Amino acid sequence: MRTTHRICAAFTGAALALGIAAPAAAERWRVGLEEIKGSVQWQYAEEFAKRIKEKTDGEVTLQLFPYGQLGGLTDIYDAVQGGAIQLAFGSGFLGGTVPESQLFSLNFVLTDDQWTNAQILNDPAFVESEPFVQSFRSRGLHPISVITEGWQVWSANKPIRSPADFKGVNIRVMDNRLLRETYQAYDANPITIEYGELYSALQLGQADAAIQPLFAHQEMGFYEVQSHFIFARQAQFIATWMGNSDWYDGLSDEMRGIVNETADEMVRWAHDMQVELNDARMDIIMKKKPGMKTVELTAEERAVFRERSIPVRDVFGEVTGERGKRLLDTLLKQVEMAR
Ligand code: 6CS
Repeated sequence: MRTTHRICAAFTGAALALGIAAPAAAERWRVGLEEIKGSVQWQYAEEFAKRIKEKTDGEVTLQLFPYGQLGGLTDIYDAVQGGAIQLAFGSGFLGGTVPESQLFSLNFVLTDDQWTNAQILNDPAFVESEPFVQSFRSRGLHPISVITEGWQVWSANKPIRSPADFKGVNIRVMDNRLLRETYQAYDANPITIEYGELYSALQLGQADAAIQPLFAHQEMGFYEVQSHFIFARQAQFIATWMGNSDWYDGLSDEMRGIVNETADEMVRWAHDMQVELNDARMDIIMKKKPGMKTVELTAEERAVFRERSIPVRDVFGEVTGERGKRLLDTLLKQVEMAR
């Protein structure tokens, strides 16, 4: 028994004798964010923290570590895997830790409706499916919910409407094989750069283009060094809200129930929050830089990229094996049912 437990036990005995309620055992869960203060991940974690605090009468509080405070992106995943932090978000760079999470990097897999997609990804048939849960658990992680953060919008210094326009364009992608394969299939030159280094890479011309939701284009300033936004609606930015699996398993049944119930309650809240935030950030961008050009791909233009993206699904199968294939099938079945 650890010292604190012995002290608590002694206090409980004395308190009971005196008729005083024992103080609740306060807990603090540390949370690693891939994004800075004000972002979608930050707002989600803040709201999650608020709800957990309320439901536990202040017994459990969350401490948020925005992007940069724990090091780079992979440092966040190492910290949650190792148990130094209890909760974190994992998205595009997580492919090195959980290869199956690259599923969310595939283009043109989900529907064209953001709310439908949030529901599909958080339906127990997907989020609690064996291939999804085991992909994380076999790496010391437990997936709690899946957050959509808005459409992935291309930014560049020229309009891009076809693979021919992508020729010779160094587009920055998050570090995963599926994204590299996808953008190669689009005839671009994908290059990997850490999130925090992207602004200077665009400024210095090491990268010509980027892929981000609008809120991130605004808060990281990428739009300042790009002239065009291109809306292809090829994919949404998707992150998994996950815990260290030993920590998750060690929670009482009641506490685990509170965590899961809170995540379920927040699916609609998270969707509405990201839509609002992305719209508001686009307004800020257009006010600050009225000359920013926008390009909306037509159905025909999108169809060309969609066709090129399909063979990348086979690469996902090669990279992730049998479990990955079952995971993709599970998702495609859910999408089919939602259409
Ligand atoms: O592009 C990236 O690396 C980062 N972008 C966002 C919007 N969130 C986290 C991710 O690592």
